[in-house]
Amino acid sequence: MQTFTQYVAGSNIDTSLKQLLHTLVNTSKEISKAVSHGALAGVLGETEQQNVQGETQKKLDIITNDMLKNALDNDLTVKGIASEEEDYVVAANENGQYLVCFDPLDGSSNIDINSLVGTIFSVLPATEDELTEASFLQKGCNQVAAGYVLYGPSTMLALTTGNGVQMFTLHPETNEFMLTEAQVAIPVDTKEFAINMSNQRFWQPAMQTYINDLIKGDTGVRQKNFNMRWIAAMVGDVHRVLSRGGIFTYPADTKNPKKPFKLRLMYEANPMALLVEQSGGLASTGYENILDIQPQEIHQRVAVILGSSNEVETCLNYHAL
Ligand code: AFP
Repeated sequence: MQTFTQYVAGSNIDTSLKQLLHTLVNTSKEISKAVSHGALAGVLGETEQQNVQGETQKKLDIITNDMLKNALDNDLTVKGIASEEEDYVVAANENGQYLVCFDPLDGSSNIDINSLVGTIFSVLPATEDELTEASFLQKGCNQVAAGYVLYGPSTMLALTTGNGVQMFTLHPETNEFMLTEAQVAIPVDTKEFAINMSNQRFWQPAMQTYINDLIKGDTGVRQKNFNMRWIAAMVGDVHRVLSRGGIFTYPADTKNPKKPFKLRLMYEANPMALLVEQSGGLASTGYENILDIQPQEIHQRVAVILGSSNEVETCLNYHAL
């Protein structure tokens, strides 16, 4: 079985990107430790601070954000970072070649119930001399690497550098990520969907009709029964989709007219869309490929529909009506 170090050494990417991937992955090992200590380390619970999006930050949101921020700041390949937990983009090293967007601990509402959480990251080229928010506003198709680390029963890394998706499992004794699945392939068909059903009455008609048809199962037009799963951490739901197929969606809703979408483009939707597409799946807003969206701001939110290609296409057909 190949270690992550051996895999990266043998891959056809720039030395600077190799270095950056090691920084991200080594920090995720530290995060994995911090998360697993939980109540023993007094790291559970909320702080009194809110992030720029008005969400109350958990202690671990801040701890993991600081861990990644410090590690990336010390990596000379990194020019700047953007994080869910930072109001503005943060400058790192003037001559860095990369910009890193990340959600240090996705699914943080799961922390206190000891359920799945993860780190999501997206790496973009730094193309401008001066670092501004505009430097980051690149389409998802520009990403040179994307991945997540899932802190679950085992800690797993899913990574793409544009040549398929590889999955690694952290060996608890050696503390090495081991390649446990090469060239992940999402099944094209599925009988499993993931959506927060409590928002049903706030969705647009296309999504209401699509989900209603899934629920009708073999008594409706789909003529097969579907099952539903919802982990409330995108990283967990996308991991299931990469592992055994499925469709995951957080669609537009009218629950809060000021916030029609929930998931963040730059550090949730884009990296997950690249992983899904690199595994043979599709990722769309319902009307546009996620990776083709021209971002307008760093904390922008989007509707997300991703997963098994035939099922996503079926869902998109409802949006085309
Ligand atoms: P938190 O990190 O604030 O818990 O949000 C997680 C998330 O952005 C995404 O990972 C989930 O898919 C989604 O929110 C869950 O949202 P609901 O709580 O509305 O189900």
